[in-house]
Amino acid sequence: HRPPPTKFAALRNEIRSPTLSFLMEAHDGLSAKIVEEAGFRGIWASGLTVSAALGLRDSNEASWTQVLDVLEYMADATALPILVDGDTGHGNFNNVRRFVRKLCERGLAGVCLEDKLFPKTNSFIGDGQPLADIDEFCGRIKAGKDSQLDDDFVLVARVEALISGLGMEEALRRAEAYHRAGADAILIHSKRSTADEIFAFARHWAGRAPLVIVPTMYYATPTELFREAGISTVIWANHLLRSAIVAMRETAARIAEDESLVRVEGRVASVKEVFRLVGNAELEQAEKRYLPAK
Ligand code: SPV
Ligand code: MG
Repeated sequence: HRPPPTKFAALRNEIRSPTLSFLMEAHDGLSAKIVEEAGFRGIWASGLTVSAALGLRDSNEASWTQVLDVLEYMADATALPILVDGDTGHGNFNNVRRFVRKLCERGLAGVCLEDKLFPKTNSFIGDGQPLADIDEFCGRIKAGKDSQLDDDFVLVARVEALISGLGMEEALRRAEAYHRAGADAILIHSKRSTADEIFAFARHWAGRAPLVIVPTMYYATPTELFREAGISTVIWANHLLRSAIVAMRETAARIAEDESLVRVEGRVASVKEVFRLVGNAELEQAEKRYLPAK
């Protein structure tokens, strides 16, 4: 009988296994539970959606400890491993060291760091954002790996060269440097509507380290093609928050218009369902055990 893998080992297995893995976005404890119930094996704690759920922009407006608090609720809410969108690492190598230690202490299984500058800007805004110096970013990667408190903690290095218009050669050069610096996987990002440059990168990369992708913009690409290209992990990066926005807006509009709940009641989760999701049944059992009998 083998003990269950730690969350760190579970994420490492997902990233390293030869079969295609999927990470589903969540942005708080409740959405993390919903990802788990849907049958996913890992979670992407998206910087964009954690920020947006706080009413903030994806520009490091929430302090990193405020984000850490959200991440702790998420880790507590689910048995699934969480890959944290660590943005740029919130500063230089020294900030990365403390950030990685705190993630490990709170049971976050991995972090993705992108080769940009603090404060970051979302990749889909503007064109040609300045990138970090390669050697400086490699220092962040090394510092992160040297600070992990569990051997299986996963550090994914994210290459923004294609997004920033610096071309395939620069993207490959950066990926190679980040791999040598100790990154466990490479996230190659693209904002094109087709996956051509992702597939070209994967061909050149030739499996030197696991590849992670985020097909938000090339969403129409059949998943089978990602499998054939040898991609390790697909991140569905923001779709729970985006679906929640549509649902919440529709419900708010209907109640505002009707001044009544009649048309809405059958279309929203029941109060009982809310109780179930957050585990009220367990509390009832605990009360029987710990409260004095009446
Ligand atoms: C996120 O989900 O915050 C990401 C992915 O970093 S993207 O928005 O595509 O940059
Ligand atoms: Mg992000």
